[in-house]
Amino acid sequence: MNVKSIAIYLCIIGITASPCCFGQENNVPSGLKDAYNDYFKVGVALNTHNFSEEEQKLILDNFNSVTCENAMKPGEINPREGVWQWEGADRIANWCRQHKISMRGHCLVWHNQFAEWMMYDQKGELVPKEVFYQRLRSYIHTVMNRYKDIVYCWDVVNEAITDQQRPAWGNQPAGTPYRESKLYELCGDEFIAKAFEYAREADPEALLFYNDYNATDKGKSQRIYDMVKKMKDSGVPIDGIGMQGHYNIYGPSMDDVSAAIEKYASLVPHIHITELDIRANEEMGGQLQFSRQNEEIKPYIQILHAYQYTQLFKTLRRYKDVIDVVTFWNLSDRDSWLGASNYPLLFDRELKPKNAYHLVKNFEPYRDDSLPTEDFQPSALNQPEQEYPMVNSEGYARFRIDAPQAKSVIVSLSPEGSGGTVLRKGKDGYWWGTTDGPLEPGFHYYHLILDGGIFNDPGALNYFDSHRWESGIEIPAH
Ligand code: 9MR
Repeated sequence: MNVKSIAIYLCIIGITASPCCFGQENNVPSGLKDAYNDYFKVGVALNTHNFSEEEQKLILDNFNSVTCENAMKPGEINPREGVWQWEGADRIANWCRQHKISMRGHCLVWHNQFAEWMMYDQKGELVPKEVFYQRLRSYIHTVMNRYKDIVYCWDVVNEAITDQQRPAWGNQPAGTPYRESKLYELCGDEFIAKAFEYAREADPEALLFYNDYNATDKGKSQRIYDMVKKMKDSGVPIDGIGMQGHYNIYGPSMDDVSAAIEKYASLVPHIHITELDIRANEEMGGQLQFSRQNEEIKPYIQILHAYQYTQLFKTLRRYKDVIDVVTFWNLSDRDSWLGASNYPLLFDRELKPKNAYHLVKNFEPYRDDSLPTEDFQPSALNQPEQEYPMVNSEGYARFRIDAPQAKSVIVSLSPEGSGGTVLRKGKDGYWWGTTDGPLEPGFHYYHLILDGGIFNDPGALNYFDSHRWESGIEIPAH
């Protein structure tokens, strides 16, 4: 039990005179890393210009693992044969050494930002793969040796699986599950095995990861699983899978996140969320296809964003036995690779924590596994014959909305200051959702927010608030 759980427990059994108020900053001196002490490390990807006094404070308060966003990539360190540029990686590593924060190494082999020269001769022709392997081995040994005192794990191979595999058709076999990169052209999938072998030789203590994006996608997660299984079955030393986590406010679903974690956990003992951000558009993954340009972040987008973050962390907490670290990809929106207009992180472009930050940090552990009692009944204030909204004996409210064209539906009621309850579309086409906890007994006004537009709930009676007709719901006294 951490300090916060003990305090909540004391609070529940009535041993303290002060109110339960973990949303307050003066309660326990806790940043994210402290709040997650009993769960996993909380990491951040940094670049060399992230070390202003204000940023250093944010890092030290909130994070206990650091990844170099770019500085430890082969193309940065060893761009040409014989040319070594350690400056960026050393600066970040030395800062981490000084502050005793251990690092995730990112990355040794990737088709992008790679030391391309390793694959070519002076005429620009691909070298025999044996020559490439010699160079790769020497590179991996040199880099891992330099940082073995501070780096506890490495993304050895990054993004080697294809996003779309051509299915078998007629007598045509299915396409390759691998990304058709130059590396693959030169070596087939053997470069994956070789990279892991060299990394294990170079630092037997470091945990070795395969890292990829869209790792919750059903097809891609199967391809990742199959590749790692094949490698492990032939003795390749893979310790863990990195799920990058470049998500968005509409997805992935928490069912898909859980399914992927369980699938990978059946294969490897370590899962890291390596590059977390949640963008405000509908793109997903490690490639930047579209970036919002100076669009205003409307309040409903902020609610969806905070909701996706809180649901994700709730899900990740359930898998703390296998998840060692959750790393954010950049410190604040100011320097996110997605641009600040995508609103991706927990700190905004002014480095101020968003509401999502407080919600992720100030979770109440006892809520994580508490499910509402399934004795829901139609609310006493429904329109005649309407089943939904429903309320249960504990004060939870459940909503069902028919809005086939909507991209998002939010009910403006929530127990925890998150601004609302986000509904998710079920297989039956309805939008469904239950409040995250019990609401205060008594009458509540509320409305629906469909893609930013405000509507009343057709299932509930309407009541005149100070300025407009709102839907009403009665939460019965316990
Ligand atoms: O955040 C990185 C950005 O600054 C670089 O320009 C980009 C180059 O492709 O790489 C970004 O980081 C990537 C990471 O190393 C691997 N997964 C996808 C990340 C976002 O593209």
